[in-house]
Amino acid sequence: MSAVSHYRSNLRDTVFTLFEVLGREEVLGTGPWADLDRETAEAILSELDHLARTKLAETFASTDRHPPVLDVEARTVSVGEPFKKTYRALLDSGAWALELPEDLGGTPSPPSLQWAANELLLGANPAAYLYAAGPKMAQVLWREGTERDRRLAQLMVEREWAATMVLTEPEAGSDVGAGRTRALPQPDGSWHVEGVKRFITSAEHDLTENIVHLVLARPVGVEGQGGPGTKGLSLFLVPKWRFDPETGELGERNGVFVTALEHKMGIKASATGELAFGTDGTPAVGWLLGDVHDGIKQMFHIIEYARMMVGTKAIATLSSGYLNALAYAKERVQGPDLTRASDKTAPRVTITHHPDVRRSLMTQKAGVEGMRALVLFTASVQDRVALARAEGRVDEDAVRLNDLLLPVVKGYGSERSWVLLGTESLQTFGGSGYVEDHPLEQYVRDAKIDTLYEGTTAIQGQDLFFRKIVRDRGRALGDLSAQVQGWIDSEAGNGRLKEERELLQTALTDTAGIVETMIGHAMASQAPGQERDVYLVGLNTTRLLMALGDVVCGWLLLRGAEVALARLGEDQTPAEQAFYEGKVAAARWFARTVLPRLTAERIAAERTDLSVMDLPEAAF
Ligand code: ST9
Ligand code: FAD
Repeated sequence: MSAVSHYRSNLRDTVFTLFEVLGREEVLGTGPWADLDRETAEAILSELDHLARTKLAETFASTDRHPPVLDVEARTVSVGEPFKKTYRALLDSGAWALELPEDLGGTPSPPSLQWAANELLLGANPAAYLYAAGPKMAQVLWREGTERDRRLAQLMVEREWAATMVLTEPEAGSDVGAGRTRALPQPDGSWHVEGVKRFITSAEHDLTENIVHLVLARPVGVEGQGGPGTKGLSLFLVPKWRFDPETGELGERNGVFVTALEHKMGIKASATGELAFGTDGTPAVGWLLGDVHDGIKQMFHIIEYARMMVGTKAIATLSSGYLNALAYAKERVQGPDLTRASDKTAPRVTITHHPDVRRSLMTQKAGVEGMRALVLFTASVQDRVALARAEGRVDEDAVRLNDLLLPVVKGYGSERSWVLLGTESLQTFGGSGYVEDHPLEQYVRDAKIDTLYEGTTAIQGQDLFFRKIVRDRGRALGDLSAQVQGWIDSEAGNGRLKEERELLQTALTDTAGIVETMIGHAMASQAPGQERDVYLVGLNTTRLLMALGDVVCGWLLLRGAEVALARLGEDQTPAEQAFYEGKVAAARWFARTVLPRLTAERIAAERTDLSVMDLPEAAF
């Protein structure tokens, strides 16, 4: 890698989406964000953008080449001095405080601003972001905990302790409820946790003086608790070091140790470890969060945040991948213009002149800008949730809509980003994309994890259909569809987006058709003897996830185009003129090249039968 920052951000598009499309000024200066205006919000983003492109980006490649090292004897992990500086810079930026309530040392801000900021941090150095989860996770203790847990939350913030989320075991990945790690009650009210967890992010490192593990385990010997499945799991707080609850001063080493580090395809700077609890004679002492057995529900507060984070991470990486590809394409000279292909003396042109490269660049641009809008739109729904909470209300509609959108951000965001990074962004570099001189090969390796952890794409698709559509009785989906339909029916674009509105209408109708087909199979499967019809649903959940993502991105891109067209009618600087032209072009491109594919998806959904389920395994 050259000395130039690997990370290329697109703050202009973020500001456009936040303020010109999603009107986030509306929430600034109100309720819990009374002290925050647009100017301050933009200044925060600008400062974090600078940090991201400089200090955070600095160790992105070097730590990939020199990842954290496990000392097997000492059972410690060292991340290396350069990475420690990156981590320090991230914590010192105070970005984490944007997400915390004031009484826990935060400077509250709307989720839309938080996720705009998070895109920058996650794009520049995702591993650093993951290590810095401690203060954020402290929030769950603050919200759900007893006085004891709340004191721990304060210590986690004051002393900058790290934290982990500990669910996965060798036999319990997607199926968290298969976990066998146990927790035994102790006379003093504490618990001893026993078992082995694997694939734990930030399991062990030397960045902080302590690590608080948030562990799902099954209580034993307590009447009515610890049954099978996820509902029998409770959430325990297990610190690496015991501590004085008043001062936070460290005491004895607790019985939780790293026993292995994974050798991974990507995101190597992030230590992923196996954790053994209470297996070497030292008990792993923990406390039950909130002194209630409600583990999976409590853990889902973290999972929901982390799913949003993983989708944003993938999209952030694609954004930088695209901008790197664009810069390369503007410089790389290769071949003649296609109109002079047979003239061997024709001048050679930069590859941006080739139609196929333009196709690729516009596919990347439209994809990433659509998905940035998806993240920020979802975050704007979270603004509503947070505002209501601050007023002591629950905005049910916003909660449902956010729930519906989360698997789309995570599942669709990570799948589309990874595919575009590999097939388009890296491809733009030719062979140079495959070597370490450019960040693309690392981006492709690093972003693959996003389709896997925090629930694979299959899990996101099932969550979307069974929980967020069927169990919700289609309310949130109805609300979202009505918003899209409302835009289609409006005069948006003043006649200049007529064809695109029609394309969006067809895509919306096709996606509704997929849902209808799936609901039909789900209902049929309730009849005795027809249980296997549910397979017809399972064969289409990923298809629906991707289709809904396309519709939402298409709609949001077109809303952006509507705004851009209005701006183009006013006096603009050449740079702004080009920016707005690019917004209109990307939306049109997406509507014309991506949305029509949903008709084929609908046909495929309608033609699904049980043949693939009937096929003997030997025939695969
Ligand atoms: C991982 C980490 O992969 C990777 C990255 C590291 C990140 C590090 C830190 C990041 C920063 C974190 C900062 C935190 C900040 C937090 C701030 C917030 C204040 N929505 O359908 P059922 C619940 S970690 C909500 O019967 P099964 C619900 O309580 C490993 N809740 O499921 C429900 O009860 P009910 C990640 C949901 O068949 C109960 O679960 N691993 C949702 O028993 C049971 O539901 C995975 O993600 C939801 N969408 O179990 C596992 N869904 O129905 C993936 C369920 O009564 N597997 N609940 O409401 C799954 O998700 C499975 O579908 C399953 C199935 C485990 C849920
Ligand atoms: P499996 O569940 O075995 O899945 C294998 C395949 O089968 C997948 O394609 C999956 O989609 C599919 N599949 C499984 N079940 C179903 C089903 N019911 N329907 C349809 N398809 C299905 N976990 C933590 O607890 N904490 C962490 O910090 C953490 N960090 C991680 C970091 C890394 C780098 C990695 C690789 C993993 C991490 N994980 C962590 C674990 C991660 O969440 C799991 O790997 C993930 O949930 C998938 O579980 P699995 O690997 O066991 O795959």
